Amino acid sequence: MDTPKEIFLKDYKQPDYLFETVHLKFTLGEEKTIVSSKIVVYPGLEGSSSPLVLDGVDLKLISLKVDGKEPKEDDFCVDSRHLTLYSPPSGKFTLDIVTEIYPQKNTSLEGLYKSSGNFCTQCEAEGFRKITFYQDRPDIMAKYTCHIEADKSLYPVLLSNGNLIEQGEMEGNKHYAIWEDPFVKPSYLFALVAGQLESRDDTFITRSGRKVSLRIWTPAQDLPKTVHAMYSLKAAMKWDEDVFGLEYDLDLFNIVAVPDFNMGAMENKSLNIFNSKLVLASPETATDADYAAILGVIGHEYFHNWTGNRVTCRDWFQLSLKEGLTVFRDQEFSSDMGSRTVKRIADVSTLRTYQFPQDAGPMAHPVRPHSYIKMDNFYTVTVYEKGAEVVRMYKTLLGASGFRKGMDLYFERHDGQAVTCEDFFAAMRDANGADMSNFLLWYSQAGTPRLNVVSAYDAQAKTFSLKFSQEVPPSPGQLVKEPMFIPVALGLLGSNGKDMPLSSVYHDGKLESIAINGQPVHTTVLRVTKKEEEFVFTDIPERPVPSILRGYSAPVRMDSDLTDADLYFLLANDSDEFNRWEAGQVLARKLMLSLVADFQQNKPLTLNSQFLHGIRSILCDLSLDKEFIGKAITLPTEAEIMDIMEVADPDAVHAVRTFIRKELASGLKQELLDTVKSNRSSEEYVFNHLNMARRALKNIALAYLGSLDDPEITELALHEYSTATNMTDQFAALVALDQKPGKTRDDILADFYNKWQHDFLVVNKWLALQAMADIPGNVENVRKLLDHPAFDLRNPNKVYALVGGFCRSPVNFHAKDGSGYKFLGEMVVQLDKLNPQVASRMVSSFSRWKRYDETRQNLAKAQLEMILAANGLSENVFEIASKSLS
Ligand code: 0A1
Ligand code: ZN
Repeated sequence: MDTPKEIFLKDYKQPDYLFETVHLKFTLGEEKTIVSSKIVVYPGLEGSSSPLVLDGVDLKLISLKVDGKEPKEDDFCVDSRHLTLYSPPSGKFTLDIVTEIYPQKNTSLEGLYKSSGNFCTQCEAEGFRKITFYQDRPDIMAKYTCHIEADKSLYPVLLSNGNLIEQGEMEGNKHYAIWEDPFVKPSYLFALVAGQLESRDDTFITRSGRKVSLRIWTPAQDLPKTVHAMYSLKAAMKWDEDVFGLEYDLDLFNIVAVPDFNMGAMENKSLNIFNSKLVLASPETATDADYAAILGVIGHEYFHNWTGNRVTCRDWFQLSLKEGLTVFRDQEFSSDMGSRTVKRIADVSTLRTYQFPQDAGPMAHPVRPHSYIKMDNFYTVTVYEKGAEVVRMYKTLLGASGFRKGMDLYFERHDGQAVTCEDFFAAMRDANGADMSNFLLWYSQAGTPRLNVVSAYDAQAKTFSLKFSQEVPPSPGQLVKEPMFIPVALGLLGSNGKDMPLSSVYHDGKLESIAINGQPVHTTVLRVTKKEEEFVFTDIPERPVPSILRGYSAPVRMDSDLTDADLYFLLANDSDEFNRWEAGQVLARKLMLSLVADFQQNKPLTLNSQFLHGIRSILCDLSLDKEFIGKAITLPTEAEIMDIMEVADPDAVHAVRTFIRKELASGLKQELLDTVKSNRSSEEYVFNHLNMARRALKNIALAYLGSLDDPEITELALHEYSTATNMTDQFAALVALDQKPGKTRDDILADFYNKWQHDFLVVNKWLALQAMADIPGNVENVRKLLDHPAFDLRNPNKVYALVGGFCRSPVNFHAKDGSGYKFLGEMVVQLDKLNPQVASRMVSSFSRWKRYDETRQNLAKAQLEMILAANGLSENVFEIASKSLS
């Protein structure tokens, strides 16, 4: 490997040359594909006499012409990454480039490749350079046409971006299609699909009355499973019009589902390409979680049409400009389609389980990274999920209508441009005349801020004070940090459990009004911007219980002086449902940490009865939303607890979580059984909030019961399994039975495979379930599954299910004998040869190795060193492995 080059945001330069139009022609063949491109080039703003450098990887140059003439040999050069024209003509000129590529051999699934016999592309972030020589960077925006020629029987369907302007027959059983995209776009949004596909067709009438044809393409046998995807697409189109006033801008919108795809999906202009698992669903084969994910991701990709495509990123450091914003939009969409509180809870759990650990480890980076070696490594939970939190904070600070004004101004200013996070900030600020002083630090400082809150009530003065102090922990390359702008949504509960009316607060030596239109409020948003800051509420008749950070108004770790009694009070009374859940989680985290300490000191574990009563009262509260109950009785994840420990102890955390689950299950057995029985349903599967919530609660209750060694429960779970009429219920029963090793488990797993072996998406669930099992020594079973006919190292979904699933089992991945680490080390080296992006995602499981005890540290470190020493290592894996070790 050449020494990998680190690329820095501070080195960004505007391009010297711009592209006006690009005409591409693909001759798709069985051995090779010929790509001809004609590009109209013109000088950039500055004008230039510098060389024109085009990116190109794994390409064979067949011919090159500049303004129709072949350049002399010493006028250009080609190396393994670039084609350089030393002195291009001044003014406008054309380039004609012909290259040869080999999609059949492309296992990286980047550029043009084959999936199940069909051609498809993936160009984000830098895959277009594997198709032809180009300035492969998002600030090069051009108009494209795409001419495709291929065998008619093998590839009856030929698709690209924009409108189909011509198609016809050719000699030798071939045919062609010409597509034209009327919008300028960066190369990463280019797409081509050719193959044997059929479509589900529908139409959407936009609010201005235009008719848009919608087509979802899959192999014929999968078409019946696209009903939900089509429903989701139409719902997303309507939602974007209603909430943001954004209409679709072409007459055709295509979605193609492919089984081999590195990520979830891709927002190519008018030709979204999806991992099949995020398109295909039927009640029999997909769970409620799958249905919800499809809704969210179809929405996400569709929303990119405005946030990403019409307005794109100037450079890849700005990725969160489109991703943070589009995740925020898909979160809001899913909230509006289901339960807002439950969606918020799920998103915050994801943030805590995956993003907080990243932000505290060697791969910590700001929402807008300062540097990268391989951009593919920065499609992270920080850029996506923390980025979405940053967008949410604008809305919290500016209100829904202020946020909408900011969005309108953003599109008014930047439609058709490639812009930066500052441009988004400026639109929000200017549309609202807002003072948002140090808000931009959210883009540049990594690390999760710690916010500490101390409260005091003065009965005489009738004032209630909250003192905030904040600290942002150091992260790689950033040792000293400045205080952040933290919006803290807050309410104060009186002893009657109701929100107190709030009208004014002392802050910075002034009495500030917080009333709105002269009316007191029940929730106010405090703007915490300094290292230490006090807010004093006046006219507070009794000591309140503060409900702080309502709706999780900022992505921080909060510590407060709330007592357990305060937390139980909030759990029972808070008008902010998110904070009701949060109070329960804080109690559970405290409990788990104290039991972990007991476990480590070999003390017997006991569960305090107040916690059990708290859970019982939530479980039996008929007034609550069932999906909310499910969330509220679910303990924090093991990853979340390990993340808040000094030294992460996977065995102790697993033992404690298992212990509490079992205690709750035996203490609440009757209530849980009643919950299962009263929430069964015989009606047909419908994906709506009420039905989903009922299934969720029933299945969480069943999972609790499954932790008991109790033949009655085994009978119950077997009954649920055999009578289930949909995958949600069937799989939940399988999960309940999966907890206890033995013949019943083996039989039921075999039965499930026999039933579903023809359906690769269901088989992946079966692989993942076994991979994640906490049965001691499970690594051997996982190794065996590598040879199972259902497994294939070339298919990312299967790797994520089996290898990724295994890394999520704390006890087996972190096994003290190092067997889990050794397995992952071997897999990474093998995978890297086929698909560096997938290998790099897998190697990330090692990155927090310093959080564990010394024995584990040494074992994990040895694997990282072994990986780094491997021959021909990709830049992707190199970046993660080397940063993890540093
Ligand atoms: N932009 C897509 C996801 C995506 C990102 C990177 C990829 O390759 C490195 C592929 C797809 C989205 O946000 O949906
Ligand atoms: Zn996206």
